[in-house]
Parts: sequence; structure tokens; C-alpha cells
Amino acid sequence: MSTLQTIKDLLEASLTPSPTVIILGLAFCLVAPILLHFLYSTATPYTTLPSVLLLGPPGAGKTALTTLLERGSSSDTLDGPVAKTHTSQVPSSIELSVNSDDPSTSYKTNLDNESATAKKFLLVDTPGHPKLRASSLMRLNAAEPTIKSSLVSDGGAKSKIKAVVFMVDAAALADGDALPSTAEYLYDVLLTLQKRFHSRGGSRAPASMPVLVAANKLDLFTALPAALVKSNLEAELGRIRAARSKGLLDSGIGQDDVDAGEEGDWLGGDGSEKFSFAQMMEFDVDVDVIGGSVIGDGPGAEKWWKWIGERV
Ligand SMILES: Nc1nc2c(ncn2[C@@H]2O[C@H](COP(=O)(O)OP(=O)(O)OP(=O)(O)O)[C@@H](O)[C@H]2O)c(=O)[nH]1
Ligand SMILES: [Mg+2]
Repeated sequence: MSTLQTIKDLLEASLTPSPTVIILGLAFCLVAPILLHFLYSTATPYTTLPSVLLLGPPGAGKTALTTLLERGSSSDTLDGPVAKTHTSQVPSSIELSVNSDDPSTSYKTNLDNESATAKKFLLVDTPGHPKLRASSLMRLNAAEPTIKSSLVSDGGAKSKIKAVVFMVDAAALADGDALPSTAEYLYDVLLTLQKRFHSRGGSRAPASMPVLVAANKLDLFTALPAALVKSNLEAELGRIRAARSKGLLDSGIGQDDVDAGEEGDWLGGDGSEKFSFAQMMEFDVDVDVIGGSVIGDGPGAEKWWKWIGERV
């Protein structure tokens, strides 16, 4: 009986408006949310995975590669569902993990079964259509390029872009028609990264940005080997560079304006006749060209996977 009485007393005391109860209640209401916030915000550093941005002209095989890496097996890639892709219209991201002890571990390895430590990152597949490129390019413009990740639970988290994979169709490049449009896109990507280097605010230089030109479809015998993809792209980028700076001169603006314009639009190191990817090193943009294939009986995608693994 006495315990019942105590409980009754306690209840009565807590329900009677007394200054102590009010103050304690108010304090709890104010402090608890703040405490909970700190508890959760420190406990989940997971919200920002690094990301790798996948760019390139339409039909290069970006979505095919994304699907291949997501499935982690090439068993059904010959004429299976992976081959049936369609033109992408919105960016999409998938979560992948590399073996952080050994980035050369195949993408086919299921890291859940291994004792190795897995490092997670997002692969962001973008649409290659010219009308849909602007938003991908805009993301690269910031000193610390980030991408809004729809995968992360709170939806609004920004993921830091660690590397760019620019995929090209090496078979389409062989007949020359696709070269100007492909190079035009690559020019804009590299120029955006170069401008970002110049636009750094304060003393902190932006982190270097590795770019992989992935020469895809090397399973086709008509495809250009990676070395030719590289030299053809470099030659075409040089042509675009010359044409764009000539366009500025021809448009009748004064010499002073040209100087300002050149600084903005001239890709790579100044003064050199020929363009080469090595000139981008000056702006901390490190370009590699590696051949591979997503489907068919080709060199596969392992070299690209290793390149990505070493950079996330
Ligand atoms: N032979 C061959 N075909 C490939 C390879 N990779 C992709 N393809 C084919 O190329 C076509 C286009 O691939 P997608 O992945 O849709 O191209 P995408 O880059 O995503 O194109 P957009 O979404 O329009 O920007 C598909 O029919 C693929 O099957 C490859 O390594 N070899
Ligand atoms: Mg696509």
C-alpha cells in the first residue's frame, strides 16, 4: 500500500505546477534536442562519400559501365541486359566499394566476403546529350567540386568529387565524324577544371583533379587503340584551341580584351603550338588515357577500376 501511496504522491507532485518542475521541464526541452544533434552528427560521418563523375558523349558506354560495376559480374554482359541501355536523361549515382588495401582487386570480388577493408564511394553516371551537359560542368567549377547525392540518407548531403572519368567510344572515333564533338566536350571539361584552378579563393589551392579518358569498345576490331585515341584527341583539342582564340581576334575586340579572353579560354600552357594532355599538369589536372571495354571479348574494365580505386 505504501508504494502505491508514494507513486501517487510523486505523480501528484509532478503534476502540481511548481517552479522546480517547470524549470526542469524547460531545461530538458531545450537541452535534449541539442544533445541529440551532437550525438548523431558525430556518430554518422558516413553522410559524405567521395564521388567519381562519369562524363562523355552519348553512346560512349557510361551507363553500360555503371551497370557492369554495380553488378560486379560480367557473366551476363555479352548479350544480356547490360547491352540494352538507352539514352540517359538524368544523372544517377550508385554506391561502390574498393578494397582500400589493394585497389587492384577486381570489381568482381565481393568485398563482403573478404576480410579486406572496403572503401565506399559514389559513381555518378551523367547524360551525354549536349543539352544536358551544363549541370555536370557546373559542378566541376567550384574550388572543391561537390555533387548533391541523392543516395545519401538525408538527401541534401554534398559529396566531394575526387576524380573524373571521361568515356569515349574508340570505335566511333576511328571514322573521324565523332572526333570534333567528343573533343569539344572534353575541351569544356578541361577548361572548366583549369578555370577552377585560377579561381581559387584565399591561399588554399584546390585539390588536384585526376581525369581518366576511358577509351571504350576496344572489343571491336575497328576501334582505335588507346595511344591513337590520345593523339587524335590532343590534335583535335589543339585545333579547337586555335579556332577559339582566332574567333576572339576576328570578332574585332581590342588587344587588351583578347589578352583577358585568352586567359579565360586558352586551354593548357601558354605559347606552345601543339596541345598535349601533359600541359594540364600546370593546373593540377592529371590526364590518363586507358583503353578497355565494357562488353564483348575485349580488354575489360579492370584497368579503369584500378585507376578509380587508387584515387578515391
Ligand atoms: N561493342 C561494345 N559496345 C559497347 C561497349 N560499351 C557499351 N557499348 C554499347 O554502347 C551503347 C551505348 O551505351 P550507353 O551505356 O547507353 O551509353 P551512354 O554513354 O550512357 O550514353 P548516354 O546515356 O546517351 O550519354 C549500348 O548499346 C552499349 O551496349 C563495349 O565495350 N563494346
Ligand atoms: Mg547513359
